[in-house]
Amino acid sequence: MKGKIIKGIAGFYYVHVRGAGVYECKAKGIFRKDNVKPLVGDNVVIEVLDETLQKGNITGIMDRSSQLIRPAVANVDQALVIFAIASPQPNFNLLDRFLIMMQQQNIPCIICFNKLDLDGEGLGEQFRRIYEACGYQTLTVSADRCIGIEGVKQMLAGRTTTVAGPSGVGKSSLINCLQSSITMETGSISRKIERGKHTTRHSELIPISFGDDDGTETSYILDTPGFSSLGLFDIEKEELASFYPEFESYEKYCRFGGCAHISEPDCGVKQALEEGKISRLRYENYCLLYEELKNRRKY
Ligand SMILES: Nc1nc2c(ncn2[C@@H]2O[C@H](COP(=O)(O)OP(=O)(O)OP(=O)(O)O)[C@@H](O)[C@H]2O)c(=O)[nH]1
Ligand SMILES: [Mg+2]
Ligand SMILES: [Zn+2]
Repeated sequence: MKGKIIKGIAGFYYVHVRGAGVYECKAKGIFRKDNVKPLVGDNVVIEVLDETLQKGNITGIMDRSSQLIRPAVANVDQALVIFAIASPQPNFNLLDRFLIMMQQQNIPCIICFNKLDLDGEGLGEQFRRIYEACGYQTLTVSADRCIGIEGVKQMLAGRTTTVAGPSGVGKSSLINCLQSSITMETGSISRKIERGKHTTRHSELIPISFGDDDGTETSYILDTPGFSSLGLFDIEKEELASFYPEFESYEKYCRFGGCAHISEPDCGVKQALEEGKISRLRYENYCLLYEELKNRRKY
């Protein structure tokens, strides 16, 4: 039988077989020998050991179309990065780090700003515009009030998507909006430190059907634990600008080839910044990350 690993906890893999349910499986022998560890998202072949208890063995792993390191998951098509418009305040430096990390792994990102109901000043729209101008698809939603959910569904249909974002931004809440039968555990925000409480502790792939499809294609969404920092990625400072796609059309106006767009004179990117064509928020994060890469100790 063929299925998909939706969760892995303490040596057990939970394999979803369409039309038959979820089997609790172990992965025996062969994988240890080949040094392949099954990942959430893997399409696998299982041998059923006990049909009533739904227990089985994983006997084979199909080739992966993609493999992410963080979160550790196979075969995702895209990432839905979620940040709250407020509570907790968005950390755009962290967002940029995440976008860079995903671009390195060739995974397209959709950026979703949640908690639209807390947005009295139109900040969500402002954030959305900044990232749209960089070429990203963006959404503003409220998971609590189920606003904007249709747009999310459209982007998920027929695909496997990982959600990502800090703790407390509403990742699990948003997943709960997608289908009435899903109830992921959600947690409150600490009043004092304005941070989430890491309610989700394991990555879990959730099969969703959108009612109107004929059941031939299942969509999956991966709920993941929130992260609060992302370390340095494996890139050289000279490469950083290539992860800021909105710089590209202005780089030809830089006087120097290989301009870092930091302190060089006659820089096309800084000119565009002054003219308001490039977001200051993005540029400032670029400078911070550049500095960090420059000072990184080399081993
Ligand atoms: N006001 C408001 N609160 C929301 C919204 N969405 C989620 N919340 C609240 O935010 C808190 C955190 O939501 P979760 O869904 O647990 O957040 P999470 O991103 O899954 O957090 P972790 O699992 O810890 O990574 C809960 O108290 C939710 O009720 C929203 O659209 N508006
Ligand atoms: Mg959660
Ligand atoms: Zn420049």
